[in-house]
Amino acid sequence: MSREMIEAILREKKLQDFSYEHILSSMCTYPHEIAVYAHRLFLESNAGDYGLFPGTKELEDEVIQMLGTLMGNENASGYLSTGGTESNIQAIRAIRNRKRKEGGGISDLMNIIVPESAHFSFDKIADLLSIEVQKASLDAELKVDVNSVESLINDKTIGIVGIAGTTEFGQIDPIKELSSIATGNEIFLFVDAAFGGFVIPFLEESYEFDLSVDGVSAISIDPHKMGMSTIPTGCILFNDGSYLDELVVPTPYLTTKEQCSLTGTRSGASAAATYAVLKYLGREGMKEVVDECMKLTRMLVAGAKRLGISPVIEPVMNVVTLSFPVEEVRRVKDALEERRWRVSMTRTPKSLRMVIMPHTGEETIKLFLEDLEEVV
Ligand code: 0PR
Repeated sequence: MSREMIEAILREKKLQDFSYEHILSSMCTYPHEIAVYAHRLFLESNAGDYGLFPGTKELEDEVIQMLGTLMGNENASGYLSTGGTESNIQAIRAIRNRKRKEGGGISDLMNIIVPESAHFSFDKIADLLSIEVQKASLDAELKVDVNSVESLINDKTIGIVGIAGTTEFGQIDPIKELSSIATGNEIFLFVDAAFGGFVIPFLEESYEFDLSVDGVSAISIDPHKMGMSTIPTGCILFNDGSYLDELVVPTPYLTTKEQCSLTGTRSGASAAATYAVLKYLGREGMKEVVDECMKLTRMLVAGAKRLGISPVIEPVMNVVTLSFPVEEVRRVKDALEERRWRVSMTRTPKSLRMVIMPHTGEETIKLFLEDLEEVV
């Protein structure tokens, strides 16, 4: 095919994709312009063989240090993954491998306890890692019920998971209380802050949720969500760097002796793009982004309340869930989709879900509320 034909096909396919302007269902957004610049510059860089790309490696090391600092431990160890799913897999794989090595009498099926609100990647983990994933129930505010977590612990439990920014409701689990349980039972505590990691540090209210909390062993934070970096970029961080050793395999013929990432070839552009956004925006710039998202979140909730629609919970972060009778929520979603909006639905309780990402502006919220009014 000629170049012109290929370009024409690509442009046509691109037009079929939605642009983020009408997307209120996604935890991704347009990457920051400086991330795009950095990504392009490092397009061919493979962080999986970083002896060939020592500059990329330095960028990644500095990103890990910056994200470690943001997550409460500037000396945290980790690497840039492909996203929240890989980070979750690797955190649980590290503790499973440690326990296997230690033996400790755990020969049967090991288990972890996750909140019912955990991302579906934990179902993949059960399958991939051959461990049992037990689900703890939630309280009335949709945080994990710590009593339920405690009641599920048995002698095969190797770790518990708390979510700092749940996918569906944007709720923050009581990490401090989970950390007491973890410490008391000498088990691993992993915090999934894939979404919340770039939000919670910049909220008005302060939460203890990160690596600075005693008993938290590891945390995940995704630059390709609220970090405005390019896809695919996640990050897994451990308080104790020796957990990375549990993930290592030898790589005899590469420029490096070993590798701890799940994927082999790995985008160096992710490191460059994340480095660029973090350095360019700094904490102040990141806070401005979160402030704006939270302002629009409040605006959407206030507008919905004026229409007589209540949120399932008062938003803790930039996720809005609106209550409708079960038989009504699907109709509302479909009617909004006819008006070109992309929104999503939560499972329990059923509600209409909107994520207010950096691509959303005041005008979008106004137009959305007008359509919502017509629909209801
Ligand atoms: N942990 C949490 C708390 C998450 O919310 C997500 C994804 C993950 C882990 C997994 O992350 P990766 O998808 O990076 O592996 N949350 C969103 C979701 O599943 C991801 C998403 C983003 C989905 C944009 C759709 C979309 O358009 O809803």
